[in-house]
Amino acid sequence: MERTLSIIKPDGVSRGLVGEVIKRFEQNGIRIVAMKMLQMSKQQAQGFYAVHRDRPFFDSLTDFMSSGPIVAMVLEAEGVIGKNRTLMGATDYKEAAEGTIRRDFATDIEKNIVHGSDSPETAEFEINYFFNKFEFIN
Ligand code: IDP
Ligand code: MG
Repeated sequence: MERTLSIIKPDGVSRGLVGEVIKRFEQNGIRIVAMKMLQMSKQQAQGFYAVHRDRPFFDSLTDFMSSGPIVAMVLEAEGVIGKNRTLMGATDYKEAAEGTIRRDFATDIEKNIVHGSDSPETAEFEINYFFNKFEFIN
């Protein structure tokens, strides 16, 4: 069984899309094994997105990600890293496939509702960034 980190970003929470996103996971055979709501500091957002520190959008992205509450979840299913990326759609909502979360709800390449780990290595780093071993449902 594979695990991945999902985040409902500040735009998703403030626009009332938490239930909508979770419904899509539940309807696609994905189990939530840990979940919390929190607001990241700027520094926590910089640490989370450290791989992007040299990108031109890094400062704006970390401002946005620390601007309000997020919902962080650990998802579990077979092949869930890829499955979640498929449900999310492409980074740029204009290029995202029909019926994906980003195509249906995103308004901006940055404010694109959800985050999802993109590989087993990043999933491990990102899950451990938010959750400790006592916070999982068996
Ligand atoms: P991903 O979220 O689809 O994995 P990444 O390339 O890892 O996309 O970028 C991380 C986040 O940075 C994106 O979800 C988006 O919020 C933001 N982002 C990516 N590319 C751009 C850009 O060209 N301009 C502004 N923000 C961007
Ligand atoms: Mg990414």
